[in-house]
Amino acid sequence: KQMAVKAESEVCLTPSMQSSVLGIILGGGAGTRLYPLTKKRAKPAVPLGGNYRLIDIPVSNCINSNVNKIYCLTQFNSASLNRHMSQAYNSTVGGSNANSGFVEVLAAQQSPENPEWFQGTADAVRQYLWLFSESDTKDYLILSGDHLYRMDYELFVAKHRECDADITVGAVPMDEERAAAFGLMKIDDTGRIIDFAEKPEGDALKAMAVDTTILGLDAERAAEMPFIASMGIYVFKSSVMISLLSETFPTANDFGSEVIPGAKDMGLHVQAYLFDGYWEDIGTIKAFYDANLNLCTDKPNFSFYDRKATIYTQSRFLPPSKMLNCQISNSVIGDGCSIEGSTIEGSMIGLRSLIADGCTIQDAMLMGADYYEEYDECEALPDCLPIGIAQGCTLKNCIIDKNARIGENCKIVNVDGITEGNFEDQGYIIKDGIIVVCKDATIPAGTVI
Ligand code: ADQ
Ligand code: ADP
Repeated sequence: KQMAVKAESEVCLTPSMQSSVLGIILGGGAGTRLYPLTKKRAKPAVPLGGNYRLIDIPVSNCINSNVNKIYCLTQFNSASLNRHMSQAYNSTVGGSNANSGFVEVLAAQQSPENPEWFQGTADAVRQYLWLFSESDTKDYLILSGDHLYRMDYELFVAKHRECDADITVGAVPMDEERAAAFGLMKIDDTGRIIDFAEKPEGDALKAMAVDTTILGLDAERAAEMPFIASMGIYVFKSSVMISLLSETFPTANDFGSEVIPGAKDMGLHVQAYLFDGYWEDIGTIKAFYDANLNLCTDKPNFSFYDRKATIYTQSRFLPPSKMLNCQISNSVIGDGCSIEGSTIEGSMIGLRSLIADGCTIQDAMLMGADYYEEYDECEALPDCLPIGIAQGCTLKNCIIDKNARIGENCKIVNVDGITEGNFEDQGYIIKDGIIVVCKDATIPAGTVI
């Protein structure tokens, strides 16, 4: 059984995390913000950091925090997500003793009682409440599937139990520019939430500004970060979750806009837990692209090289990457790549990437491929374009999704400086000025974008 070494901050909880906490990961709703990366897969299966997928972050945080009973709620089931989850985790958390764990995907399903798909985060949890209550755990740890951070949830749960809170909300200091995208809170000097507003705007936003020196920030940082934002992750007493979702707010769709403020207003003890570390919501194309390229810098915000808290993923038994006559700087190269005579700078190159001679790749995220193609598979295609990047291409400020076929001498650089555009019929979309070539797309030789 693989278990990571715990950090020095180890806490001993009674009852233990393994027997008393159920991890529930909100794996994605309609998937519009990360579109087209979510066109052919569930959001948790979106590739990240060369070898990983989004879901590896919360699941690894759970394993490293001794949470080993984990469900991932998703709006639709994808083959790549199920394959990934079963290959990556069942041998890690499984076992035959009483505390043995599991990682399971639960997809929204239509039934006579529920003709609709999940309507929102709270509704998604409500639809599987019958299953969660069977686990008979004391607390539910609600997590998001699109955050990049490393957190010891054992400290989060310890705070929740120490305060005897009904709900504890993960919180971070936030600057004014980004504040409107989050749930914002005001707290008293014990950290109890006294006011909560979901994504307020204008005067309502201004009204949520607080003196964040109460969080221990120095005067300068407090001036830069005058808001306390919800990370959208929560610890609920399981009995409180069950009564809120089935009795008090039986029609509430969301935690952020309905359940959390509603619980506070009815006088429940809703506590804030300050998280002091790097945390980013990477649920938009821009944030996702920036976070991936940041991993390629000399001082990245997030490290995959922390031996105390491993980020797990699928073992694929891929060969090491081979680079022939290349110039590569500030880049990450995933497993099983083969790159010839190319210049790569500031880029994330995903697993099984094949890059032919004479390419220039700058500030790009390539997701690689799901498989190595057999020669005759490609021969059978009308234009016979193999998976990968053919000779002489220039790629800049773009994301190339898996299994894309990019022909010779293509220039994917956003020549016209387009900020938003849907060219899906030609195999790509532009969002925030970033070109995203869709999964399995073919971009013919000589294309200039
Ligand atoms: P948002 O991230 O905007 O705000 P939401 O869109 O509800 O909130 O998504 C939260 C998470 O749940 C995301 O990972 C999303 O993919 C997933 N999700 C959404 N609908 C789902 C569904 N039907 N089924 C399964 N998963 C679903 C929230 C809080 C804010 C907080 C931010 C922090 O509401 O208060 O500040 O998170 O990022
Ligand atoms: P990874 O995380 O390694 O990308 P996936 O599970 O998404 O894993 O996909 C890799 C799988 O794709 C391999 O297990 C392989 O069996 C499968 N595969 C092989 N050949 C093809 C093909 N022609 N088309 C689609 N998938 C294929």
